[in-house]
Amino acid sequence: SDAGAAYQPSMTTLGALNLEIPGRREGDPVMTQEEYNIGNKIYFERCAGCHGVLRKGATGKPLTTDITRDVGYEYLRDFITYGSPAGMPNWGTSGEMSEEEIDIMARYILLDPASPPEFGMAEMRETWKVLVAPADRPTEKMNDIDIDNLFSVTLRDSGQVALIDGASYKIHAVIDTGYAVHISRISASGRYLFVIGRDALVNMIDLWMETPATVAQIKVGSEARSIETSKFKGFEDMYAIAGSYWPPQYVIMDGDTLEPLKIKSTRGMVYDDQSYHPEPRVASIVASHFNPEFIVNVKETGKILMIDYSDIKNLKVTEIEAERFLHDGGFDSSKRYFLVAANARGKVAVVDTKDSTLTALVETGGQTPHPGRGANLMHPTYGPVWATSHLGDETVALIGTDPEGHPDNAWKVVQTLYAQGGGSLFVKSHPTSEHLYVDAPLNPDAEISGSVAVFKLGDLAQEEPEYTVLPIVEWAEIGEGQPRVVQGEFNQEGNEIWFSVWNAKDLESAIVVVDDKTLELKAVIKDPRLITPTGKFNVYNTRADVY
Ligand code: DHE
Repeated sequence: SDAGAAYQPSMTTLGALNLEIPGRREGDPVMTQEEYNIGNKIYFERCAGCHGVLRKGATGKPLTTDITRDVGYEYLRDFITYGSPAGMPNWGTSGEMSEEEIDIMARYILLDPASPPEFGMAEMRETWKVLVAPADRPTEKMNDIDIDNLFSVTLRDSGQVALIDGASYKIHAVIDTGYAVHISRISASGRYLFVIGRDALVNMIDLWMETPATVAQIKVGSEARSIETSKFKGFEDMYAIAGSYWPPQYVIMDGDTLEPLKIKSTRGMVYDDQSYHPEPRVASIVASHFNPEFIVNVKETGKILMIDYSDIKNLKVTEIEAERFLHDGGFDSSKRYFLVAANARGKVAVVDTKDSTLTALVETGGQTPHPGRGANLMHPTYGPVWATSHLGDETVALIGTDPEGHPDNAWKVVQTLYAQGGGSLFVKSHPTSEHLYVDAPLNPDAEISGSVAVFKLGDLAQEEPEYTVLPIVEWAEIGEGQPRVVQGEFNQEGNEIWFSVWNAKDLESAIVVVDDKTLELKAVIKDPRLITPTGKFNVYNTRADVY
């Protein structure tokens, strides 16, 4: 689908590195260093997300020189210009690349790929800063913020997070973070907030300070998406872990200071055909509630790694064969099972975090499942289920998650709902809510991307339940642009759900608060500092995995 193609990972910072042209072989096209720099920048911004930094292929075909030299310059030039129905965008005819740029790209991929630098312990330590040492931090909470009902809101294009009060909607602080900042996670105690940017910069923010601020910082690579902290009893707040896209690795850090302790590469064999993959990116990471383990999802090799952090000197990793390409996921309502999308295969992999084994691979029936953390519902017919929407179509799959109480339904799609359309990224509910909310920010139709579909749980007993549409963008009363509605997040109590109205960087955006009981507009949060709000992370719901 178009929405799917637009949502491929884009490399954002590698293009800024001036890499040298690898050795030129006979017959290679001639490129100046300047042209090569342009090629690098375009490649890492537009192409690497699908074809890989090393061009070994992932969602896109491999572009190693044995292949590109075989098909030759003209074929490559035309392919880049016109695209293909299989998903390659038409960079030329869409006007996104000039003829000159396409000429450079066709020559660029005839040369061997440049390998961006590795990022090991020495590089990490060089970027590591403790701004306020643990001994100099407050010994008790110094503010009157209701931390458990605080929202950390991603301000994507300003590279910041806004900390917004869940009751008064007041912005307590706006804090500088990494480039194109991506997600926030909370330490088990609720004191520390961890934020990661796409440039792999991690900020650790102390919510006990009078005005919450960054107390430690580190860069863990050149490209990253995920961060998590240890949650198992006895290990609360002890460790943090960050996963990166480049280099393909994860690092375990000290939970008080972000001191890097252990780096592990994820390079290795693909789970099924056992061919070597040089660039298996780290996607979602969650912390087990049943064992001292991090659950690390490796995209290209299709492996789920259970990292035992009880002894990181003698690190034990259980490697679970799952499916590719692992992306995002969340726990079921018992928090024992973790469900993660294998988006290239239309499946959801289920891991039992108690036994560290694969429980099931569930075909969702839709195109490209994208759950976010998913949504847990009490279904009137099937008992506890977990929901995911899809990027490629309007379906929402409900998967049974109760092997003891409802064994016949466990790990099966028990019902398919039809929401507004494709381009959905996130579904949301809450244990106290009677509703399931489905966004569709990447739908090409502005009315659909500007609103949210809501299903009533009571209606799910019907075969094809209807939904209500909430016109979130209309409610936000924004004059200019075509904002999209993205990612619902509940407050701690579970009686309000917040949606981001995500507009262009130079236009007004907003957060719309909806009353979960009445489905009526409760508040619109607007502030000149709310630039491109996207993800929202309620402290309590995030640290306790309530969704
Ligand atoms: Fe995300 C979660 C990767 C684009 C908003 N995103 C995730 C996770 C991964 C990921 C691996 C799971 C993290 C975890 O749980 O540990 N995201 C990627 C990409 O590779 C991709 C497709 C493209 C890119 O170039 O980065 C991408 N993501 C986006 C966006 O464009 C979104 C919509 C807006 C934004 O802020 O950038 C976006 N991603 C989010 C959000 C979550 C997320 C809000 C967390 C959802 C949650 O409820 O936990």
